[in-house]
Amino acid sequence: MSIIAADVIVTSPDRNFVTLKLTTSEGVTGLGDATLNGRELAVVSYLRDHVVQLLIGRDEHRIEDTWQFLYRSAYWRRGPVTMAAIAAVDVALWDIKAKYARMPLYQLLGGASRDGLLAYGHASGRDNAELFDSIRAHQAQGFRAIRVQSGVPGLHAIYGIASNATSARNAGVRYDHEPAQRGAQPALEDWDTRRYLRHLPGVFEAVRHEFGPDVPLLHDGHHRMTPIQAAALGRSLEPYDLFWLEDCTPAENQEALRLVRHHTTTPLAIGEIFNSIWDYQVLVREQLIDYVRSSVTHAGGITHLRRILDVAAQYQIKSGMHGPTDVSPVGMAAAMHLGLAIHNFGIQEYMVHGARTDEVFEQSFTWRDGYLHPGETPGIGVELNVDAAGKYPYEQAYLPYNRLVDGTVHDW
Ligand code: CS2
Ligand code: MG
Repeated sequence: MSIIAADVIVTSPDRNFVTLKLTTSEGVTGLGDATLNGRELAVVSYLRDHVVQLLIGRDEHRIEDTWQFLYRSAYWRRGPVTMAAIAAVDVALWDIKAKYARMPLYQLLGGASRDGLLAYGHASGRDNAELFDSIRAHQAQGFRAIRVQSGVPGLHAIYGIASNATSARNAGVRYDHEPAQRGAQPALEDWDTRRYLRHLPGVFEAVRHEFGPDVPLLHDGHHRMTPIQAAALGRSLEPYDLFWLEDCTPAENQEALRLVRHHTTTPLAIGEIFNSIWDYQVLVREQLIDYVRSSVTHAGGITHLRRILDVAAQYQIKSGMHGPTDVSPVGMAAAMHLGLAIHNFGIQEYMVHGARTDEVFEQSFTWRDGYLHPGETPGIGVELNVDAAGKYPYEQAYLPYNRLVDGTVHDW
């Protein structure tokens, strides 16, 4: 029993995706998501040029040993490219092992700890009228929890406001906000934190007035505040009882969250751009956050993210796995299996993929009454249609970036 083939498949139905497909001597295949939004080809090369040849001939059952081999033999440790590549190998091997066991992956992770995974969707609007329509549309789709992002008067293009226009490539296909724009240069967006801090509390006051006190509301600060600004925002949002305030300040300096935590009881979620347990050490040990945001795809796979979440569980911190459209259906499926099995599940982000993505990735998960479930198909429950994938070649795309009104580059 061994791995006999490792293929890296790049496709771009509604957006760019990188998928690793492993094939064993028994003819069993496994998939892993290796998509790193805006830097996809770096992971393609890491896999194709450095990892694939190391996998051929390896025992597909030795998941932990393969993880440790890829992590330690690289010498250069951690980082988004390395950990996305390792994640893809890890998930593909878990997919294979579960297929051999003729079980859905969650059964190998301890079985179900809940009936389904509460999910949240992305509502947004340039103003409250558009925002309210978007919230209603997401509630009509079944979402019980809603992320709220609003335009800011005086700012023209900011993170998180869905571009509902169809794109030329997908004429007629309306798909949710996809921040990475196709092109040879990143789009420039504008930003002014003071305007944002003055505007946002009024938005949540209006949302609570319109939709009531019960619906779980989330907001993504997207790394754009200083710690004291984040503390001020968290405190100003306390009357509106958020489920979480996400990425309120850049957290490479984990100790920065001590200041935020000191000033506000608004729950905090951090980590979608983190890729290893070391990025969380202070945040978790000092209980500076309430939710771990990493996705399986970006944090070393099932094997590593499970370790992060097990440590977090000792500090009453829950999962809030990243699930935008740039986590592929393979990555989403892996997240659902892990989320169903762990005890400290919190919530799952769920941005609905486009129709062309669903054509390429044949999926078994269900979305019912606001809850996701990975399904009962052996493995992770996703198969890649290689012919369909071939119809959508890679197109360079960049995430936007920010400049302040004085032209200074800022966090996006
Ligand atoms: C966002 C993402 O989903 C989120 O919470 O932060 O949309 C993020 O901007 C993209 O995943 C970046 O690729
Ligand atoms: Mg985010």
